[in-house]
Amino acid sequence: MFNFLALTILVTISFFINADEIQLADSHGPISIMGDHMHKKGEFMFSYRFGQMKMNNVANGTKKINTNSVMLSPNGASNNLGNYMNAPISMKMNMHMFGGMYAPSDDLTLMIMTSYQDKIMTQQRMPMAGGSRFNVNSSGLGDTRITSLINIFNNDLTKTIFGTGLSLPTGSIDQRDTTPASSNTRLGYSMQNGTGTYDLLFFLNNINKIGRFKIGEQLLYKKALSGKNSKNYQYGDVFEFNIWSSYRWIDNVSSSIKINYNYQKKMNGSDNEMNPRMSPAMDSHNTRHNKINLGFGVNLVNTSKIFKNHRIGIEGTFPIYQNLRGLQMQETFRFMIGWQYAI
Ligand SMILES: [Cu+2]
Repeated sequence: MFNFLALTILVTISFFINADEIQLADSHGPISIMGDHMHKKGEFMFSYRFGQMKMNNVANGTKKINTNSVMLSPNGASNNLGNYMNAPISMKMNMHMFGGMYAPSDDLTLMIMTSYQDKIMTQQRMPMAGGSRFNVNSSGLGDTRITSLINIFNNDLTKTIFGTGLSLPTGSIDQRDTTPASSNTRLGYSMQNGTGTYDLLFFLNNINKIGRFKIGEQLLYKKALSGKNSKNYQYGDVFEFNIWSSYRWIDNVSSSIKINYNYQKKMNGSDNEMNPRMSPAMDSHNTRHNKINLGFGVNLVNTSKIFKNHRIGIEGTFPIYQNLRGLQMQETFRFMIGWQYAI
């Protein structure tokens, strides 16, 4: 009798372990969400994501501002008297993100992530200077994040993770290019590759399973830890909230919808080499935003023998609300495609 009971328990346990090890498309959240899952003891995961972001139009608050009005707007350096010399027209960023995960135990997963980015910004000169357009480019390594994920609660229906991380300032804050003003100008804040500060990250991730549906929430807070960077400024705190839901159509295909809220406080200090009269992009007054985005994604996992358990995630994100302090460019579209593989 006792043996039978022990055997039943053993079979039940191994059934659940095996059930958990089956890779399903929705075992991971939307591709843009980091730290949504943990790994089993001894497991490694490698990932590569390609992301693109496009920005167009300058806005003040929620209102679009045309290019001439941008150049007639008072800049942050002039007590409402001077204007901007240039107006941003558009910006595009490509980002290659490389990630690694390793689980020393079932309750702890370590994560490292870095990126390589390239950016282009088009600006228009003021009418007095001819009104022509010019481009500036920057590229290089971004900041590097080291994160630990701790298992708070984990059963078949609910998984809760607490994450703490440190962002290392591996991204340059001295990206330069040729502008009409100088052959070697330090570019605006958004053209730089990193924050220049050690930043602390906290997040809480929760996922509930309801049949073929999953509902996930992630709360994230990021704060510059090391005071102002070497160029005398510090990015404002970031507060982000994601809520998403996915539906698994078949074992290897799921789709998701995500609402993302992103708030960033205004910048503290300013880069003393950036002349705020040149462009809204160089004016530290033009920082702080409230954004709500809507994302649609698809997750695929390969269950056949060749390339088994390789995953692909794709997500497109569209802004539905943007409230910007001062004059900032509006986001128009974000796209991300990623590959993940665990061994
Ligand atoms: Cu992973």
